[in-house]
Amino acid sequence: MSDYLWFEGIPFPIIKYEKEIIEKSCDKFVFRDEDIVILTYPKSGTNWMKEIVCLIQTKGDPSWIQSVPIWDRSPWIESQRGYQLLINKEGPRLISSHLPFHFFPKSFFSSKAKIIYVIRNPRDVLVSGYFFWRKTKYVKIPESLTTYFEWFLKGNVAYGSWFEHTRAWLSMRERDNFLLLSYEDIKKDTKSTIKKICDFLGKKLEPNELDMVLQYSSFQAMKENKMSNFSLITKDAAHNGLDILRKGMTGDWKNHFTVAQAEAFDKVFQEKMAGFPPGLFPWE
Ligand code: PPS
Repeated sequence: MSDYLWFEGIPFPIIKYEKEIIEKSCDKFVFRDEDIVILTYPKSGTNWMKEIVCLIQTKGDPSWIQSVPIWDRSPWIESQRGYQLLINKEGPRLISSHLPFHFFPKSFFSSKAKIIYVIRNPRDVLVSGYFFWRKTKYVKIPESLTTYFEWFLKGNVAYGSWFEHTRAWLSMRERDNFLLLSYEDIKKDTKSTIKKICDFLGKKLEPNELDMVLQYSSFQAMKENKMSNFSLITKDAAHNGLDILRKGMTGDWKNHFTVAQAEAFDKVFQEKMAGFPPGLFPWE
């Protein structure tokens, strides 16, 4: 059974990650003012946001998203491949990261680079993660949802505790170069969210261009796009049937949690997220 790559108390996926690169990304990676970062806790809608931002950059033209794998369009700063691609790329970069706040490259904090931070109901994050990770060879595989539920509440899952990740990153939410979005709001009104992202990035799209962004970033379009649906993931990293675009809905946790689990989750959520205005978390 695969375990994790432990780095300073945080479990990282075992494939495609190295302690040295995580360390380097934290201490040595130099941000440029024009860089854009998509920052999330895993399973919060990272790939959806990548597709939207790529399409905004091409004004709705799908040729880029249909010809380059999603992980090369917006490489992971903390992975071996992503780090190399990013340091060798000239000009403005589109960067992805799941890094906890305290590991994030220090140079960001003295740059004008922008972060789009997407949060999602952690109950749905848990369910999405459970079904995704068990088809990969990156992490320790739980024998049941009950086991994974326990690990998740303790933070013994890839990238550590959702609660700590989210608490720390939300401390940035008043900054001008930080855009906070939720999976739930994007689902509810994707078009308005795309406009919000355009404003944040200083981009102007014509109505027909906006429609193309909407069309090509839809769940169905992404599921059919082999550059985005993870069908290109190699056999050393995943078992058959790895599906990044599983259901794409809000509230799926209600189909999986027992009443006791739902209550236990609420209790931990209230304890760990105390102090934040409830309106910040737009989910039931
Ligand atoms: S990862 O592995 O952490 O990068 O995964 P991430 O991309 O953050 O999250 C995967 C979930 O996002 C859903 N998704 C979408 N939902 C709606 N519309 C679109 N276009 C879309 N693209 C990805 C995906 O289905 C995963 O959620 P679940 O609940 O598992 O379906």
